[in-house]
Amino acid sequence: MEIKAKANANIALVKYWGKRDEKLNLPAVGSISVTLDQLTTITTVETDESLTEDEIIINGKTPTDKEILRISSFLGKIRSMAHRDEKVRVSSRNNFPTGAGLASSASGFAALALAGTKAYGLDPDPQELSILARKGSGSAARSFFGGFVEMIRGYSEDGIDDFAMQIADENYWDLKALILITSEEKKKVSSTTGMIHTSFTSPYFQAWVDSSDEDIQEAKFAIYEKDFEKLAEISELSCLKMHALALSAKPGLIYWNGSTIDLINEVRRGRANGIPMFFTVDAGPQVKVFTTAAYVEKVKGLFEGHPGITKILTAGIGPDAKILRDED
Ligand code: 2P0
Repeated sequence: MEIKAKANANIALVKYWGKRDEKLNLPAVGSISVTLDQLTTITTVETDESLTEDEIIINGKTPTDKEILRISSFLGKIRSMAHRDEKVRVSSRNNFPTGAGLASSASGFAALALAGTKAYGLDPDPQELSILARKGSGSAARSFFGGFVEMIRGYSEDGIDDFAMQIADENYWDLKALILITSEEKKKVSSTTGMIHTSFTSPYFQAWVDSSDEDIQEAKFAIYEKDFEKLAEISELSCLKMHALALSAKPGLIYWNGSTIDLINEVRRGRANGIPMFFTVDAGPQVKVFTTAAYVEKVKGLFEGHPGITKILTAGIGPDAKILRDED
């Protein structure tokens, strides 16, 4: 049976960085994200008894051996849940450019978990799907849900309490994200490698873990109150703290370039001048700017033509991941 699923990318406002268990991929800290519309992965999964290996195509190409291994091992988890052993044909396509600083692993593993479980005849609930996707990629656990999402840092040994849940849906607060692309070069240190390296070598890692619950609570409160200024403060704090942590690893990890810093300064200048806007930066040099729907054109105007920006993507808040039927 062929099943098609669609999941959206997400951006964390309170960041995930570090694992409490590498093998089970359990995050060391909780996180809060917003799901983005416009930026999607569509994945088709078809079981086929005649296949001896999984056939995987991403964006029209065969991925690297390392990627195939990661995806096949994830499919193996679905097979063992379903007590089935036939292999699958997987075809996945992102509608956003790689190098956009948007982890395609988030929407990718969320779409694969949804289509894959259905293709093997399973019907897991959203919490089970989130736990499954987390095993593929931590941020993927968040991409099942639309709107504002919390990833919970669990305490159990097996990760049964490490899953994401929705705080508010996509219609709750009309925020917009501008993704300012400063470089399309592939990053030298992946998030997975970078966060493991940081947790082993930064003297500040425990302080990061210890202070994360407070950041989560503040961000949730800001979302409940629709307090933009508060959300701006806590999001910038979490972002800068994550990068300070990465910088304090041995050797330090620098994900930014000169334009990243220029743009961060511009965002702070704009906010000081009364424009509702704040920045966040992930494990790369792109700057993501959040603003309200009323200000999105004005904010875009501030950055259009900026010499440090090669491209600007705009997104609103996106919906839950879903199975696509013929009529979609
Ligand atoms: C986040 N990032 O919260 C943080 C901020 C990047 C910087 O989640 O190892 O690709 O697959 O669980 O999900 C990217 O990390 O890492 C990420 P794995 P993932 O969005």
